[in-house]
Amino acid sequence: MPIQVKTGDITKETVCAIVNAANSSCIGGGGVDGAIHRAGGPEILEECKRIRREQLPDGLPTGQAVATTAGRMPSRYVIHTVGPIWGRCGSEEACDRLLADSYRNSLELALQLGCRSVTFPAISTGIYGFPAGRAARIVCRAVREFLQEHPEMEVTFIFHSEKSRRIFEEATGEECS
Ligand code: AR6
Repeated sequence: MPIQVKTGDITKETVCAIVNAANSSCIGGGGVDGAIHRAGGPEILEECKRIRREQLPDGLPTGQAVATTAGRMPSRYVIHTVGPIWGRCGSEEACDRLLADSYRNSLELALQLGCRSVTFPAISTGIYGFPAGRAARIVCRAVREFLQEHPEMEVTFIFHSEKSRRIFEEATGEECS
């Protein structure tokens, strides 16, 4: 089963890498980002600050990804990616492309880390306001395309509520569940 869909708290996942819906400062925030930093502890923030200093003085660009330890959480890595802010991409299609980039670049980085299991939250669909059904169709397609090239990878989409899981499943049908 290369794609799984579930409801829950991403900080409790036991996979090789969980993905964080970060912002370009990469040093924490609210939503799932806040939950990941709280659960993982200060080691994550320390690594994020070092990455900012040494590699990303201007911050993490939208659609790109970097990895840190998962600290105290059961997974091994956190892959921090910045999704697009809905309405701030120039066009809706540009937002679509940046959202797909976030998922693809996170998966590429997971492969480089030697990971075979990755769990994603619904990037950009909270504070960043991306319409959830539209996001579902985009990320489903992007991940399926990636899995055609890398069938060894197991990808999980985790939703914080039954409602958001239902929106995803209704938008993607048989394609991604
Ligand atoms: N486990 C799984 N999903 C979660 C969890 C959790 N523990 N907590 C929230 N979600 P958001 P964004 C869901 O707002 O839209 C931060 O301040 C949530 O219900 O976390 O990409 C960052 O620092 C929603 O469906 O991310 C950025 O500034 C989804 O995760 C900004 O928010 C994403 O919501 C990023 O905004």
